[in-house]
Parts: sequence; structure tokens; C-alpha cells
Amino acid sequence: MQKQVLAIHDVSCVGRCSLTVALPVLSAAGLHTSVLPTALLSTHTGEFTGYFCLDLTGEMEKIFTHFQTLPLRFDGLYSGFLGSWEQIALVGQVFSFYKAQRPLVLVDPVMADHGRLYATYTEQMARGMGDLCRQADVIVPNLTEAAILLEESYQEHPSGAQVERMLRDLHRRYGCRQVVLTGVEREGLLGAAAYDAQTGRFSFAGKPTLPGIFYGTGDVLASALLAGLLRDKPLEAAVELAVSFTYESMLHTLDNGLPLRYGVAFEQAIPMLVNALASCKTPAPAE
Ligand code: PXL
Repeated sequence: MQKQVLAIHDVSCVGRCSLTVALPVLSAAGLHTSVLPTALLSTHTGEFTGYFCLDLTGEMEKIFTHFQTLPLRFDGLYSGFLGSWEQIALVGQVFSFYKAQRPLVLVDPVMADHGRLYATYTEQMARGMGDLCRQADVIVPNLTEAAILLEESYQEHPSGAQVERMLRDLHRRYGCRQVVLTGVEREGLLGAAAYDAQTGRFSFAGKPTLPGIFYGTGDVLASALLAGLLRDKPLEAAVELAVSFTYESMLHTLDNGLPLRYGVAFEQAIPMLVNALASCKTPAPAE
């Protein structure tokens, strides 16, 4: 049976991030992807001002009410950018509702970057994001989000030992069996560090640093990570693939001289993702 995912993110009309990234990446990986949109924005909030933002909490409740009447089956539940504090509890209810199906629950606690909360996030929402992480199998915070979740001060360049301590503490505090920390630098490479509590193993995947501030790369990485995990790659290999896919998307953006605020050219890296998944032991058969 073809695997199915429910992606719970915002729709940012312009500026490749959240659902405009998750949907094509998961679909390219052969996964049947359904969506539960959390908010509707004209652009992402990163490098634009004057954007329109509509919180869809009320609509999500109605959509979920209908979902509950349908025989839906999900192998993966994937949440990202959320629109309100009330919505966090609703996403928790969605996770609980499908729990008996034993889906892989991946929470990307999207709320901050570069040491600062995103414009639409409040301290209360940040605390609520921690509650959602408790329901996840896998979490994918960046260094800023990890510091918020651990209630400690943000460090831009933590040492290898500090990264391992943060990964283990995130696992202990939130109970997630796999933790992936993004934006980690090691020996001149930038990428992601991971801890798999099932094997007790730490790993790191990195690529050379590229110039500029890139938007949407967290969504590109987390979506490719989930694709790899649902196609039965072990955590280390899925992280390696996700970092390579993100790096290739960034390279295409720079090679084509594209403005960075519209997100990265992940479209051009899709063939690489599809090839890397072709060798997976779980093919993506038709339904
Ligand atoms: O990429 C994360 C993200 C998702 N959605 C919206 C955002 C951001 C980051 O800035 O603003 C609306």
C-alpha cells in the first residue's frame, strides 16, 4: 500500500516554505500527501513586511471534524508552522486521534531562528510547542528552537559536546526517540546533528557553508527527512539525504542568481531526491 502523510503547516502564497515545500517534496518521494492548513499568508514572515496573515484555527476544527467521519489512514503526521496558541491543542488532538494507527509523528517546532522568535509567535505559543513535541517520535528543531525548548540561552556555535548534550536533553525532556538538530557547524561544515535513542548513536551530516541567509531551508530539510524515514531509511541515512537535498537546493539558487527571500530552488534538486530514494527497500507502489 502507498504510504500516506498528513502535513499540518501554513500556506505561504509566495516564498517557497511550509506547504509549498512539504507537498511537492513528499509527493516526489512517492507519498500520498494530504494537508491541514494552519494559516494563510501572502508571503512567509522572514524577509517581507506588510504581509497578510489569516489564522485558520476555526477552519481546521471543521476540516478535522469532517476527517473524523472518513476512513483515513496515515503512516506519517507532520506538523510545522502553526497559526495560534489554541491551534497547538488541536494539532495534539489530531495526533491522538490517529495514534492507534501508529503513524510516524514528526514535529518541526517551527517558531524561531537566529536567536529570535518569528513575528507571529508568542512566548505562550513557544511553550505550547513543547507540549506538541511530547507527542512526537521525531523532532527537528534548529539551534534557536532547541534553546527555547530547553529553556536555556541561545548559542550560535555550540561545541560538539554541547550539541550532544542538547540532543540527549531534548530526548529526555520530550521523550522523542529521534532528535535532529539543524544549523549545526562542525569542522567548517554546516548541517544537522542527530541522536537516535533506540541505538544510542549520535551522527552528523554537513556540507560546506554557502554565503547568504536562506529561507525555507528548515522546511526543505524536514520534508526530505520525513520522506527518507517513511521510505525506511535509518535515521543517519535520512539525515544525510536531507542535508544533501537542502544543500543542492541552495546551490541551484545561488548558481541561478535567484533572490534568496523567495526560498530555495528545491525543484531542481528533486531528481536527486528521487534517485536517492529509488534504492530504498520500500518502494512506493501504487495504492
Ligand atoms: O520556514 C518556516 C516558516 C513557515 N511559515 C511561515 C514563516 C516561516 C519562517 O519564517 O514565516 C509563514
